[in-house]
Amino acid sequence: MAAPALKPLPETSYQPTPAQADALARIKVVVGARGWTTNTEEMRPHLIEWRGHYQGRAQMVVRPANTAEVADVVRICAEALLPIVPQGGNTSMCGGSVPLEAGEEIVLSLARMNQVRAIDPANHTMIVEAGCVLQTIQGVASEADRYFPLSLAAEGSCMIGGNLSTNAGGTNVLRYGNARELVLGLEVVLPDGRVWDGLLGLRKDNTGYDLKQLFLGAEGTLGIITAAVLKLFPKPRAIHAAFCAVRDVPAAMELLGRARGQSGDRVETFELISRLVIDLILKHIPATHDPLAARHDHYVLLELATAAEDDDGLRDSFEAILATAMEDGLVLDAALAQSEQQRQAFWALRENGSESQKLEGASIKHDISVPVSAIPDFYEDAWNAVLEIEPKARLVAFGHAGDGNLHYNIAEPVGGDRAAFLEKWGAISAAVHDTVHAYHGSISAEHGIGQLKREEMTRYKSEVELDVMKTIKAALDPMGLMNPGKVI
Ligand code: FAD
Ligand code: 2HG
Ligand code: ZN
Repeated sequence: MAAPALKPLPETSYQPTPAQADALARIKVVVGARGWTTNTEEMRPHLIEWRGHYQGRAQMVVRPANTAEVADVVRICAEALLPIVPQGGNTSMCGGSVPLEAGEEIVLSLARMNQVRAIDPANHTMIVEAGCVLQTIQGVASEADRYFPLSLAAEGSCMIGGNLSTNAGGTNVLRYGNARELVLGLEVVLPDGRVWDGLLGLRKDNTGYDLKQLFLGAEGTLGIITAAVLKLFPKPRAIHAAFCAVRDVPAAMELLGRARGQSGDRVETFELISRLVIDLILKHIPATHDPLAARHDHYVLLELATAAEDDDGLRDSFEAILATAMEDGLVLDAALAQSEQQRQAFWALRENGSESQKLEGASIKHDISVPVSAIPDFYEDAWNAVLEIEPKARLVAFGHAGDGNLHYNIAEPVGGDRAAFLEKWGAISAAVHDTVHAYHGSISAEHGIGQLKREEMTRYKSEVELDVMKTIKAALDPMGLMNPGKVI
């Protein structure tokens, strides 16, 4: 994922303290010549996020090669009160992975820590370093005839340390859970530089608090994940995919319930896609095609999978599910993939949602979840609330409806005034988020809080929740040096 060009930032008066200047010199010695840079061009991809919304400055980008180096760097930073932004693939959707504008922090990139330390097929586990790219991990698991199910459109760039630190979701959560549920153990460098080695491959361990849960989803605010024990699964032998036009959103959700029940709960993926998403992808992404003859308002990309060698009747079951759903008017048309190539063509109409939206212009993103049963009502209510604020807004809704998560994004009106649209950001987001809250949902289902939703979160979390979060932060990172300005 190419980093956008840097924009000019307001002047900063930040000067390193003498202790920080000394720390920077010591860090250079610890990590060696390959492990640091202050070169503007080399630092650029680390300072700006992929949409260009958040950009900061840093005193240095540090790239340690192993856990001992990370620990030394963090210890030096703790002594000199030098704040740290941990960074993986820098694909964050909420400004969590880039430094602030002031320029006081160092960026600590895990990219050089990219070794698969071990794989244990019999235990269905592998031990990976934080800088392993997600797609590489999937590939290594597959070579060992195992399956690592975490999957998302950024998988060619995002790194497992970032995935675990954001508790990433993606397209297989319905069946396998979030990133959090795919971890058995962690190795973490704490804010004072101590190393917690919790790399256990156990499915049962009730010896006190489950410490790994603190760091999963903490967005780098409590420590630096350097390695993890991941859970593996039997490899699916057959994956059947259908691209279905559905009557409406309630019909889509009715299809989900039926597909789960009638397939023996073998739904691997259930992604809802609104027509505007397809239009934007066909417009902006080369070599994409609409698999269905007519236009429809909503689609579902549905996949059923089995690890059984003989398909176990799954294809027949899938055809029967679709036939009944068509008879009952839930599904208006459907294409069942006849080859892996066709399946990938369906996925191109889903995974390019973010990219095509970026190319189309401004959009106000809402990564929300509600109970699966509330999706149809939420979908309609939130849209009515948005239209009251911007009658010409365009709804670019897509996402992992099977687990209750939608990317309920609002694109700028065609030919409208972009600045005027963006001025309504706060009002539009409040309208969507208030509707989410009314349905007992979450304003960040999978992307995290970062900088984007730090203030917004305080509107919806209770005082008790915020207080407990602050207490944990203060206990582990009393000087506030880990990813300051993010989350809390
Ligand atoms: P970064 O962006 O580098 O960092 C993310 C956060 O984790 C930051 O707060 C950072 O400080 C912290 N961090 C990174 N590494 C460490 C570490 N080793 N220790 C401690 N803290 C660390 N997300 C989903 O959940 N589901 C999706 O379907 C999805 N699709 C996406 C599609 C596209 C096209 C893009 C661009 C992004 C998508 N995302 C999605 C968001 C993003 O890919 C995920 O949040 C991903 O998990 C981030 O990984 P990363 O390595 O890029 O982390
Ligand atoms: C996805 O599911 C990502 O493709 C990105 O989470 C969502 O761009 C978005 O809003
Ligand atoms: Zn998503």
